[in-house]
This record gives sequence, structure tokens and C-alpha cells, in this order.
Amino acid sequence: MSLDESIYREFLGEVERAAEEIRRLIDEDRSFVIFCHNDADGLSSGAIASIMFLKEGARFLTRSVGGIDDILEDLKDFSGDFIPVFTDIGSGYLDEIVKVVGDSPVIILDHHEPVGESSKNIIQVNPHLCGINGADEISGAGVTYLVAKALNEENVSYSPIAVVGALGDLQDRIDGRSLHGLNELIVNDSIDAGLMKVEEDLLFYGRSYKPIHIALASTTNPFIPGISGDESRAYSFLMDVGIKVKEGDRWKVLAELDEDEKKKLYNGLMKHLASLGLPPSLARGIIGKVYELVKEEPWTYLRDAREFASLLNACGKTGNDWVGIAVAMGNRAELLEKAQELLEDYRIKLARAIEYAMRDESKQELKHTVVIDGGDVIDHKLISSVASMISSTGIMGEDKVLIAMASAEGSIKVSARASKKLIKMGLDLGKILKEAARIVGGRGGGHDIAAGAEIPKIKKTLFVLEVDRITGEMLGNSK
Ligand SMILES: [Mn+2]
Repeated sequence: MSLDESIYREFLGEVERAAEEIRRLIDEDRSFVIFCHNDADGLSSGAIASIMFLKEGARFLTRSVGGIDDILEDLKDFSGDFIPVFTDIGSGYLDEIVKVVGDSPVIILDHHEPVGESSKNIIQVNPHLCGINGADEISGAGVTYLVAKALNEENVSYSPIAVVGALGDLQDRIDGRSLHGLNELIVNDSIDAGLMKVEEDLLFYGRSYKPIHIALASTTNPFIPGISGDESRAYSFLMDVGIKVKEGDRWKVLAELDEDEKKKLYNGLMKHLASLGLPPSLARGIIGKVYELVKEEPWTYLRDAREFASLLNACGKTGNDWVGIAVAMGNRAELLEKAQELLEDYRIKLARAIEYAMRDESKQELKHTVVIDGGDVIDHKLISSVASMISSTGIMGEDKVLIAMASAEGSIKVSARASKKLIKMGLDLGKILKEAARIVGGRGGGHDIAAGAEIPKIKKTLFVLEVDRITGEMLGNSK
């Protein structure tokens, strides 16, 4: 037995134990309240947990939240009759949770690094506790799925949703755009159940059923500025590189292109990126494994697992979390239509926002920071997506912090990103934004690599200067 397998054995043992505990609580006729994060992985986790309790005939309700503060606030509404179930969230706030729930039972199914002290009333399944990296080997949806499967083998039918969750969390970024570790185990469950097909190809959404220009335009992971979100520009791009998009009257699909045509397309994309001043490394992210949900209809946005994740993300980002959870649970018809409209709308808005953000007049460079001011043009609900997308293109280089801002009602929403290089030099964006926001009378915080803040409108300039100053201090101090 290899080392990896023995690590999995320990973790899978934890999964079994949690399933037994949940079985016991269900048999005691207890009620559950599921709290899930509102991103794609969170909504996938919430859907799988909901199905798990639904199938066993247990009483439950599901709430999706933006962060732990919402949960701690919500928890006060529930008496001890309800057992909280945290999915894709919770492990990072053990002390806070223990403080609120005391010694009543809690279930945490998460993949974020545990922080604080657990207690014996907390049933926690987390890969980190067994030496497995939760950043890229398994998602919140994956952990929830394994527990649901241990409880009831029929839940294997939800394995594709766990794959969607992992891709939503970009867990395919480490290993040439493919899932590995425990995620691969889940992919195999899906394949064995006849629910999924995996092939190596260009990653544009809908490789085997969408007209090529539509496949290009609908892809947002990776986001290709000037092509993603814009079908007519995707079409003229294909014309420019000399790819035949039609065979007679019929639109061709990506899977039909021969090697030469694929090379043409790839090289064309490299040139396109270079013309925008973007690094060619971005283009490497468009080749990898395609995860196709073969039981979904090809004309839906659910057939390609990455697109499914984009759909859930759009639901969460627009405040329609419940639509996403319902679709991930298997609801279709009007709900799917609604979710698809949300995604279409979101894609167009995001494409416009990124185009605006990349213009020179939106940008301002300071000593340690690049500031993108979306003003009233970029929807403040999109500002964290814009910051992520822009920083993932690499256009900002590695040496400066990216600060993206947009106006909200009465305040300014800020989202910041740092490079891995800056983190290694001792930078902590969460601390920087917390301190700069405090100085201007706002509030902020987050992780070392990604953080956010909300500040008063009139303090914008001062805030930016403070971020730049504190960044400089932190980098100076670390030398
Ligand atoms: Mn997650």
C-alpha cells in the first residue's frame, strides 16, 4: 500500500465516523440547519448536504452565507433543537463557533485550514487533520459528498456536483488544469457511475456541442480579455486566425478541429494575449482535462463542469444563492432557466467590467500598489471577481499590490490581491486593509493573498495612500 493510500484510509475513516454520528442524530429525530458558503463550492456543498438529509427523511433547512459573521448572527435565531451543519466553512473559526454553541453538537464538513481549538461536541471532517492538503486535493463539496456517500451509497449520483465544487474553487490550477488527490477519487466515482466523461483538450466550455465562437465567448475560467463574454469578437478572432467555423450550414464544434487547427487557435490566442500586454503563461491555462456531465442536456450550461461552477458562482454573486442550490440538487425547468439567465447576464457584465478595468484611464500606479478605480461603472458586487480575474492574468506583475474599487451606496467597496512573491516577502494584505480601513473609519480584513474593505466615499484618496504606505513598511520591515 502506498503512502498516499494510507493517508486516505485515515481520512476515509474520519468520514465513516462522521456519517455514523449523523446517522445517530437523524435516528434521534433531530433537526438540522445547514450553513454553506455562497461561492460555487459552497453552494455545491450546501446542495449535497441538503440532499443527504432529504433522502433520510430528516428535518432540515439550508442557509447560504457570505461569511462566518452572518452565521454567528444567524445561529442566535436557532434554539438547541437545531444542529448546525457547516459546509465549506467553519474550520477556520473553531473558537468563535465553540463560544456560540457551547457544548451542543455541531457538524463541520470543510476543507479550509483549521484555526483554533475544537471540542468534543464538534464532529469535524477536514483533510488537513489527516495531512491532506485541502487547498487543492479536495473541496468543501468533496468532503460533504464523501460523508453523504458513506451515509447512503445512492448519493454517488451527486459525485459530479463535488467535481463542480472543486473546479469552482480552482483546485485544478496546480496540476496542469486537472484534478488530483481525493478529487480524482471522486472523478472516478462519477465515471464509474456513468455520469462523467473526462478528456484532455482545450478547456473552452462546450467543446463537443457548442459552436466554436460561442464556446470561446462563454468561457470565463480562464478569462480571456476581449474574447470572454463577447460572441461577435470571438467570431472575428476565429476568422482572423483562419479557422473554419462552419461545415456547410452546420456550425463546427471544438472537438472536431484537427491538430493543425487547434495549434492555429492556440497560437492565435497567444498573439491576442501579447497584443493586450498579457503574459503568454495565461494561455497555458486553456489546455487540460475537460469534465463533461454526460447526463446533462448539451444545450444547458450544466454539461461542462467548469461552466456549471460558473453558473453557481453567478447565482451566488447576484444574491440568488437558493437558485444555485436548487439546480445543484437536481431541479431543472424554470429554475435552470433562471440560473442560465443569471449566468448570461453576469458574463456580459463581468466582461464589460474587466474591459473597463484594463483601460489606462482606470489605472493609477503608486510606489507599491496599482489602483483600479471602477467608480460607478463597475458594479460593486463584481469587484472581487474583477480583482481575481485581473490578478490571475498576471498583467500587474509580481511586485505590486492590486487594489480594485467600486462605488456602492454611501461607501466604496475595495478588493485587493497580492502575488505569491509578495507573500513570501512577508506581506499580509488582510492586516494592511484592516489597518488602512480603520484609519479612514471603514472596516477591512481577509487573507494574506486576498482581502477586502469597505470605506467612506470621501476617504478614497487617503485610504489608497495608507495602503501604499503600510505595504511599503511591511515589505521594508521584512528585510
Ligand atoms: Mn471551498
